Amino acid sequence: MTDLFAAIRDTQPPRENLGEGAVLLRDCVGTDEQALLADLRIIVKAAPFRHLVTPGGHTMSVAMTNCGRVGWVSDARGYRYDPVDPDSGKIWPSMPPSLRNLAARAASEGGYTDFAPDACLINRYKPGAKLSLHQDKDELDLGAPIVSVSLGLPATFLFGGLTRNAAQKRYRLTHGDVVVWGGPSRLAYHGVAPLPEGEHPVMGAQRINLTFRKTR
Ligand code: MD3
Ligand code: FE
Repeated sequence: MTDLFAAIRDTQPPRENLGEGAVLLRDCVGTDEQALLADLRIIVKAAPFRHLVTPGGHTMSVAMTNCGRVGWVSDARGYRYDPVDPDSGKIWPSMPPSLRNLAARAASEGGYTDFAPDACLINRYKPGAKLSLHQDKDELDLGAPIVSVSLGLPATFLFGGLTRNAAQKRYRLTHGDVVVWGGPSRLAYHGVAPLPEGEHPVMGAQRINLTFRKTR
């Protein structure tokens, strides 16, 4: 069978500006992929995916876990970065070099040298899961970019403006895509449309997104 995923990937430009300060690097994971996936499995064993509840009482359709010094959590008390995984009572798994180095290399290609994230939020989308429009502003250092890595099934990413009702652009993010979100784009509203059904040759029926953050 023709590798449709590879055929589509080969027609994409390697680098695309999505907005001021936001650059999409296609197929940026490269040869790190095996190590990255092996390390992800170890993290998920120690800190399994869970569906967080928003302060408003809604259970998120995206399942989440974290690695790094702190992890992003949501509950009835609000959103925060916490060194302790509330499900286990233990600290989050550390951020392995395979993840840290990929984030640093991507940030540097995006124009940010010495990116030192202390948190990596790991999102898992099964078909139907979505992420409503939001801003990421729980980080104290808004001068640092966020680096996102997409794995598995393609998703439609919604990229808005600095107000909730600004017009949105849509981008298809596929396996191996990395986006560096800095500058004015850092506080842009964004979200993910419901994930379509599908089967990815490496990741199966899911999409996993890593976001690397410098929280302090
Ligand atoms: C633009 N994740 O975890 S990644 C999130 O695909 C999040 O799971 C989405 O939004 C996902 O907060 C989108 C792309 C992304 C991440 C952070 C951003 C885009 C961003 C922060 C500011 C602007
Ligand atoms: Fe976000």
